[in-house]
Amino acid sequence: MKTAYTCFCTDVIHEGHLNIINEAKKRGRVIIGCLSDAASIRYNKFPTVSQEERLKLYRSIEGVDEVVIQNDMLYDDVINLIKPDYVLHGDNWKEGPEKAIRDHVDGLVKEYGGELVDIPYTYNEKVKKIDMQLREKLAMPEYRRKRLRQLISMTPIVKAMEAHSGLTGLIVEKTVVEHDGKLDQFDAMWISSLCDSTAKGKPDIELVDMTSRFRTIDDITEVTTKPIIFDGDTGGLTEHFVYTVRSLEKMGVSAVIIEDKKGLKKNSLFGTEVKQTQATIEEMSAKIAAGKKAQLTDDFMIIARIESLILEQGMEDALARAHAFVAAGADGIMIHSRRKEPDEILEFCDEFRADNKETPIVVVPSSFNVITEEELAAHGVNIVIYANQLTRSAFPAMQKTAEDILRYHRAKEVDDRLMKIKDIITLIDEL
Ligand code: SPV
Ligand code: MG
Repeated sequence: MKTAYTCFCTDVIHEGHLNIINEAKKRGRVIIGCLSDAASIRYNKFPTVSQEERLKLYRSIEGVDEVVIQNDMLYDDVINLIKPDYVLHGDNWKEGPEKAIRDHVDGLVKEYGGELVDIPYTYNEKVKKIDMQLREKLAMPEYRRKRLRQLISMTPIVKAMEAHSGLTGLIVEKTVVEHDGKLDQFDAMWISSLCDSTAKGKPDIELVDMTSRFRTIDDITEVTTKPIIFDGDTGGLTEHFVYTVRSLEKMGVSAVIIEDKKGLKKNSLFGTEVKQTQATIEEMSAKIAAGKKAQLTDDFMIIARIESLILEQGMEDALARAHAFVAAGADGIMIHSRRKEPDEILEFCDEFRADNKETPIVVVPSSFNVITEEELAAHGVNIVIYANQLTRSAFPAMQKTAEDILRYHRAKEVDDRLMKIKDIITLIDEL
């Protein structure tokens, strides 16, 4: 008997999936692939139910003969194992970033005389609504909040990109790139104090108050589903920080990072060029402990950011702080550096990992940007934050456009480098 294979990465079965199963049944024994968690998060959506539950769901569908795990987004593992006579998929993958996967699968099946079958995608109101419901579920605080911890356990390194508005949030949410035949996207968003302040035309000195920072989070959560890491600066007074923790939890934020500074905070990338004071280990530990005590969910993370390398206090001080802050309850450590070379960051990671295998490490490679995610992960880093690159790319582009319109007294000369209005509209979902 011939075999017909299709891969699912859905948490809900709708008529579109049943249609594919029906088409598969006409061709032979029906084998469903359940795309693994690790592959799903790189592909198109974050699972709202566990891999085990998805396997159970697919097995319960009438007409399904076998369910296997598909680990490889590109299908190599299952196709080499099963060599199905037919591979079926909705024809929506003939366009966009998924086309690369379709072309790869087409090549694989042709090698042994198999056939790829594109099934017309089921577009109707009911299917659209189910897709929307799944998306909305991911946007709910209880799902969004726990997603960062889930990602840390699912992927070698969590990639967070800065967002400071609904629009930049949408860019982080929706940008998917096909490279070397694989799809990739960001996992999380970083609400940078620098970029949030800059967008408001203010300096990064804790001048933009928490209410305003929360407004930015609201704008972003309205239109996205990905988890949020909030730059909490120094956390402010401990008596205030405990309220901030509660508010962030309620909004569905996954983590706050607070830095061990006190008094007037300036941006770390100024280093010792400006006056900045580091909090003592005791002061910072007390703030962390108070935050952990105030926290009500198990999901939320308080991550301690160590400024010893920024303020040239040495590696030993940085490591002593890291261990003390973990003992005080920190759920993660962010280590920062403004050196061009990543050596001191890597030294810290290696030394810290020698004594602590578990606590997540976060880095922000704005200065030491030569290092790749893979290299960071090899040194035990769990989260990489691209903290300001969206703002830094938009700012000069906007400034140049403003200058050129003034120069030419019309907008024709700048038009070629502008995004088409209709492309902006495609980024924004319409109900
Ligand atoms: C931010 O993005 O606001 C940060 C990271 O705190 S850095 O600017 O590198 O200090
Ligand atoms: Mg900051």
